[in-house]
Amino acid sequence: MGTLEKLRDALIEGKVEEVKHYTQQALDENTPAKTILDQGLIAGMDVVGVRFKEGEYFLPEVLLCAKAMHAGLDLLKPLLVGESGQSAGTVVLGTVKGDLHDIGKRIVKAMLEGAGYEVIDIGVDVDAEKFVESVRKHKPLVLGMSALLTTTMRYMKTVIDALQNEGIRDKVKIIVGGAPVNEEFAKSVGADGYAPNASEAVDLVKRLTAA
Ligand code: B12
Repeated sequence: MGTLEKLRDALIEGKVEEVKHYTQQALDENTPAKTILDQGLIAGMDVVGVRFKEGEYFLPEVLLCAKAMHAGLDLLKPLLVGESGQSAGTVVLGTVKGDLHDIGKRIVKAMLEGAGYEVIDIGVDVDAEKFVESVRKHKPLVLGMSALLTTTMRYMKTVIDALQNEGIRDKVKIIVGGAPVNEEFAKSVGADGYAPNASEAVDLVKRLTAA
């Protein structure tokens, strides 16, 4: 079994130390960080998602896997983050109110930083007021919202309406993402764009911020 498969399996088992070990081993074998992320960590999390859905895993197992995922991601982050000098601009990212999922958002953050953007992560369970406040404060080129629950994704519309009411909707490009979100939904809430994964999120931000 190759290192990436061992990494994936360790993640599925929620073995934090093993995930760190195999992530480092893959790096030592000169595997690109992006490949380790996609074929090791995310591949493992996909299986965790299926097991959770099918009732084979419960919250404690998923939390442990999430912890292992973060441990691996921490080792990869410095490599995903490039050494670009000047900032390409500011992006604010947050997970909407009622939603605590942040693994995907952290990956989007790491990849955007890798592309030279300054990313301000305003956390999880973020209400409309806080989104409005951070747009005022940081004046980002792009605001990204993440949601992993069908019950919380609607809140993206609440945030966009709040920005509209405050008269600052047009000051920022808004992008949305997370497993239940799609292009059609993004349009329906009045967002400027949607991306299904972190690499495409980078392309999307580049496209939206191109002068
Ligand atoms: C890990 C996990 C958890 C962890 C979260 C830990 C953490 N720190 O994030 C914990 C255990 C806390 C958790 C809790 C719950 N969860 Co949960 N969870 C998951 C799981 C297994 C994986 C999510 C994940 O991290 N995926 C890996 C990342 C890399 O993928 P991603 O998040 O989709 O992100 C990528 C893209 O979507 C995109 N992206 C993400 N954000 C953004 C933002 C922008 C702007 C852009 C452009 C792109 C983008 O780029 C990312 C990278 O490529 C999913 C299953 C699944 N298949 O998604 C369930 C899942 C999301 N959870 C679910 C549920 C039901 C819950 C709970 C309600 C369970 C409960 N009974 O309490 C709670 C809710 C807690 C809350 N209030 O939020 C359901 C949701 C069902 C639904 N239709 O709404 C899912 C789908 C599982 C299932 N099939 O039943 N969960």
